[in-house]
Amino acid sequence: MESTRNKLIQLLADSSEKYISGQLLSDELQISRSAIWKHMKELEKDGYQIEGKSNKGYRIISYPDKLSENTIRWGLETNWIGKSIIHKESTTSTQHIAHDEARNGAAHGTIIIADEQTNGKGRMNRSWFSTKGKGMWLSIILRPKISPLQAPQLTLLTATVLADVLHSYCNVQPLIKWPNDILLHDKKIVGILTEMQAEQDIINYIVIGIGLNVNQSKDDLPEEISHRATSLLIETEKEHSIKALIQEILTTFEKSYDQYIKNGFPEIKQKWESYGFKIGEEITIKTLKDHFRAIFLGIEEDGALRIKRMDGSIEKLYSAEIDW
Ligand code: BT5
Repeated sequence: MESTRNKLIQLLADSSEKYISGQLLSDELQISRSAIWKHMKELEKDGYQIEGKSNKGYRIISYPDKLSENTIRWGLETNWIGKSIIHKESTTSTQHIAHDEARNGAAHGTIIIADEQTNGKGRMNRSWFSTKGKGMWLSIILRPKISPLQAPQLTLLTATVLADVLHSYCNVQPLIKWPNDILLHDKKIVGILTEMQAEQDIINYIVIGIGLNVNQSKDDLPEEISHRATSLLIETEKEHSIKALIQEILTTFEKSYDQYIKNGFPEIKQKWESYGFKIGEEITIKTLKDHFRAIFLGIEEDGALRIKRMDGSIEKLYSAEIDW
């Protein structure tokens, strides 16, 4: 039943604005025309708006806003990203699914999206709170032909994509906090987690996980993060369509990634610095073995953090956290 329903939605989605005849649907799905009609009524109950004309057939006029493989695919105009979509209502972490799928050969550009994560992951075993239906919990599988040493550049690229979408689509002023947080009014709204499976000089695959807080109210944010986390609802005082945001993010990601593969990192570096948080200011740097104040100068040509120590010496750091 469910798979007939999915095939039906796919056929309707493929014919886009055009009508598709009841006869054609019944031939393709090998069910009677009255069974097709019953399916249409069920789809309407799910929030699909369907037009049926006796001499023309059926077409979908609008999709429900809830997430599914079909609703994300509908209207997504990309060349390679999101051609394969896995949607889960609930999962431990979209990163877990992404690793399993990638190990089993999932294509470059496959995305995994969940309404809820029960064990969302941050970096270094930290957790990521993923309230059901209130945010975008997304993983993207990539198979880039770049050196594993360049992989951190993809985290920086992803941050610029999110900053661009938040800025142009949601009309807010994001800043990127090195290396992977996006802040609005000094509070975190996006976290990015890049994980890689590589051998010597070759990347097998990369999974980029993106958590974006969308429709959480202040009460939805757990107490331990409520003073330093925010959402689009809190910042803009209105709800946003998670589906539309996913589509916007995937489209922008694809463009930016293709340009990066063609032109290298300089354009990303420039954009990253235009959103960079505390560039030119004194910050606290925390590395595994050290903790000191320094001036944040920007990022290097390869994406590393460029800082000036208080004694005037300039340093390049590949892994550090910053604070203010
Ligand atoms: C990150 O780690 O910021 C990476 C988060 C990546 C989440 C995505 S969601 C889709 C995919 N599937 C996953 O399981 N993960 C990825 P990090 O820089 O280590 O920051 C983690 C810290 O952010 C936590 O220790 C909290 O302090 C804070 N935090 C947790 N949940 C948050 C939220 N929803 N909003 C803002 N801050 C949060």
